[in-house]
Amino acid sequence: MQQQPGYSPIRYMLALAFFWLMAITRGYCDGPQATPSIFAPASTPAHEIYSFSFFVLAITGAIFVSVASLLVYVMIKYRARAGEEESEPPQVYGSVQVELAWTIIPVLIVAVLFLTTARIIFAIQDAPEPKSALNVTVIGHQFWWEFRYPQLGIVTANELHIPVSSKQHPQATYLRLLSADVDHSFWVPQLGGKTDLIPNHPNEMWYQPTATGMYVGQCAQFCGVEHAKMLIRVYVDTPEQFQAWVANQQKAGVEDPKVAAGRHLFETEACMNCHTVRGTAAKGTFGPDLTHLMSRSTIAAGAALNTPEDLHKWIENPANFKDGALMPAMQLSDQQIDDLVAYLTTLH
Ligand code: HEC
Ligand SMILES: [Cu+2]
Repeated sequence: MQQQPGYSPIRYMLALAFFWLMAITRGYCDGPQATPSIFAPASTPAHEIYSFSFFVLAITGAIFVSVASLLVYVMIKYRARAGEEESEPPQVYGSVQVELAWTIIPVLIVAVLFLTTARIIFAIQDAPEPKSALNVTVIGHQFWWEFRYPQLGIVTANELHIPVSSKQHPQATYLRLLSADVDHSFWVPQLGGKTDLIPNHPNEMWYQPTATGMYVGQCAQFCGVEHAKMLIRVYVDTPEQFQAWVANQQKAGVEDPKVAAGRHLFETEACMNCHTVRGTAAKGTFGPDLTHLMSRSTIAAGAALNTPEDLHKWIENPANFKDGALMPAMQLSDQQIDDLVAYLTTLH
């Protein structure tokens, strides 16, 4: 293999370590609402995963410090000194004590790490689902998320609302993870671990959030060109906020005569083949449900803001925000798009 000029494995590893540190600390520095952070857990499985990772870091850190300091000590103490005659140091073979020590100690360490890992995994996986649990079916699509609440008759996209849990009112949310196409991975680091959504193989995960707020996450599996623009927002609501959100989602789409032109376009320009607006003729399921589009703050799985300007640019050509989005640019006139946006912005 030809080496690049200036290539050095040490420099390469330092760069890797640097990017890794940047990646894991970014969310921490920006505060809990900016980028996903593994250092600010706000939900039951995330708390366990967080303390467990510190336990592993402590053990592996102790190993690193003792090996590295022994190495430095030996390098300095036994270095070749000026004027010293070059000779082989005494060779020691077959010390039973030393060999037993460096076999048994690592085996014990690995056993401890293995058993604690298994205990945490099973505690999270086998937690019995309480009767009061809220069920949400999460369906991964290229490149957006569908959220269905079977107990509540709600279908929405990209922004998940769940109630907070408290000592007085413990409340867990159980997610059933499915995929409409390829392998995706659901990851909101502050709420829990990372679980894949595999076609024809339902997976499960659960959250019991302890603090209200908005938590960001993203698809953690390369599922196609726009995988990086497949973001998740989870709103952990107070029970009152959650009830209000549910009540609004359960309503059908609104009827506003002022936007009849936009609605007519929506129902004749193929939009209805891919999108649902409950209470209208639009019953498509290939794209996100738009019945309560305005209750979301972003569109296209976090790739754009839910503003009239961004909606206009999106409908004009989804590639304005997301090159590989599976929604076509429909060659509509500015007037047609304005009418469509006027209609969409009434869907509260
Ligand atoms: C071939 C199917 C298809 C057609 C036709 C289509 N869309 Fe879409 N639409 C999608 C898909 C898929 C997405 C999700 C894209 C993504 O986020 O990657 C989407 C996303 C959207 C979004 C953002 C929703 C959200 O919450 O993220 C809006 C708004 C939208 N479409 C409006 C329209 C309008 C208006 C039309 C008609 C002019 C239309 N779409 C036609 C498939 C389609
Ligand atoms: Cu994905």
